Amino acid sequence: MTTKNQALLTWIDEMAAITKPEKIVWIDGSEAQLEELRAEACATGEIEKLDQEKLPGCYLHRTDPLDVARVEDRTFICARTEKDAGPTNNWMDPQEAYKMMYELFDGSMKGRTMYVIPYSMGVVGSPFSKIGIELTDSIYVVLNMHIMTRIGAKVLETLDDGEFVKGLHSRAQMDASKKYIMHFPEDNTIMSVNSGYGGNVLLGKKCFALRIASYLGKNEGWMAEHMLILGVENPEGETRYICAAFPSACGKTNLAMLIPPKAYAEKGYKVWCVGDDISWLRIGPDGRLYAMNPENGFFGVAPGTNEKSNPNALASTRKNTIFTNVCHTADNTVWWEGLNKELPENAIDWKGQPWDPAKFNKADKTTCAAHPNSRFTAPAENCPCISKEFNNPNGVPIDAIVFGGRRAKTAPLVYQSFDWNHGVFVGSIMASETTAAAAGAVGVVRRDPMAMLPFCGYNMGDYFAHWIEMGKKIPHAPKIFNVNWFRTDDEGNFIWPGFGDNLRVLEWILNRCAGKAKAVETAIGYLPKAEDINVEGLDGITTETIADLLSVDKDLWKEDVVGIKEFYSKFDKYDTLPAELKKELADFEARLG
Ligand code: OXD
Ligand code: MN
Repeated sequence: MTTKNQALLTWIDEMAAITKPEKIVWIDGSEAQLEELRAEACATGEIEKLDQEKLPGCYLHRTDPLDVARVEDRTFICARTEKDAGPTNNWMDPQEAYKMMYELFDGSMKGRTMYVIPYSMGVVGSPFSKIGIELTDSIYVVLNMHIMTRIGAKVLETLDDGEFVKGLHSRAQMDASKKYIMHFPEDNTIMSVNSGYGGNVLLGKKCFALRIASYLGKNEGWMAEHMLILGVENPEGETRYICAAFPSACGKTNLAMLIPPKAYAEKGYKVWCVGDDISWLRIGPDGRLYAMNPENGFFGVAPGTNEKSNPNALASTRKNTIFTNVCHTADNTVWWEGLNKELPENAIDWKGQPWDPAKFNKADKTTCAAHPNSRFTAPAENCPCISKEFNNPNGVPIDAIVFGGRRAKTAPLVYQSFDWNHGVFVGSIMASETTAAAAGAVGVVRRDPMAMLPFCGYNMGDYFAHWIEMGKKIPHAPKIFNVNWFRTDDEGNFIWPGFGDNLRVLEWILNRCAGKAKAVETAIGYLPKAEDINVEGLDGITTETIADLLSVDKDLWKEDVVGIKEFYSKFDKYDTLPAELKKELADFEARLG
């Protein structure tokens, strides 16, 4: 493999001079090369081959037990000024950061191979795709990047002498105290050291497709968002697309792969998945907003995934999948909490230790066989409901943008914003309450605007301003909604069944977009009439239940305003909160009375 891209060759030489690998291998994306790497990783124990009859092409990997999740406190936006990184990001001066990182990378690949991975975020050659090069000393990274992105010689051909995002990763000594995930948005550069965990090292995903891309989008007039993309096909065969943003652990992958409830399936409704995590949005020639999924696979959370909760995700993991930190069963397959009720005997837990099912206690995460954040890396093409537009280089036209979070009482099942700017306000006040599943206090409200808090590559106040600006530029903008699947009764039980039945709410949303459904105007936005949410075939849920799920308690919202103001005050430091959002907040308070 060769390239005439001099900038690329020079950069690789420079990085090799610092990291000092024993050799450099270019990843061409061929099955023969990948197979060789799998064999090498099996020989060193980096991955284990699973039962090839039950799980063809599947492998298991265990990370270091202290390296199991993204590390937000070690993730930095090294913009030139602290203001450009903004109050919600960690910031380090870029000169200081480069110096520190080059010291940490000094000789970090000694005795190892440096793999050069050319990858495309989006269909190779599409004008909307962007190219990255990741240099890494981990075969696990190569194999995951192969699933999550489009890699190899074909990418290099389209790169020609064009621009690319530089990504340097080394496991180095896997020293947790020296773990850093650094972004240099003005230099199109990412550096990650001393980690081997997915979100920190698969640099195409959160680092590039969200943090760097959000910055590129602001400058180039498009948007990179933490959103799933799905299509709802009605019985007439017409498909309408929705993008939705939820904080981590609110069921994005489940919604993206929703199975219509019986009453809908019988009528001919179908749901198609275009993406489960990231969406790049651009204005199309017809003035509508188009979304494309820059990824090529799913990096999903395994625990809780089962035949009922998400059969499409489970089916996606039955071949050519890499499992990370799940439980290894005696029959050389995998298991995780929530896969089924049969606790495996003689299994090995995610730390590589024998697992005793007798000691398993649901309430105590330390007794789990699979790590709560254990993952599957599965090719999108495996998904039974993958959209036929998945590889459309232009993406799909979006009718609705949906925000959501986990709120026990405050937010109703669904509401629509009055207009684009109000929709940006609704996204900016997005919040989720902590559950008993996570450590720390229960019911604490965490603000996570547009689900982008950990992923916005620049000042979040400027990011809000970019949203407002985009609204002015999109002639036929999507309508913006908010949903909450997580309202609870007085005993703390969820009222709404969720999962497939969420289609009932999406139906109202799409009917609103088509001008076919009525709404009631309230202080927070437009709400459905209870009878406009279809409850046909729903057990124990009546129109009265829906009315309850749609109730708006002004006192709770007034309390929420206190939290919103506290969050907004973070932006006082550099005065970047757009005037439009200050006005939305003032109008909202006035409506609450
Ligand atoms: C993810 C996340 O892994 O949002 O997708 O944390
Ligand atoms: Mn995500």
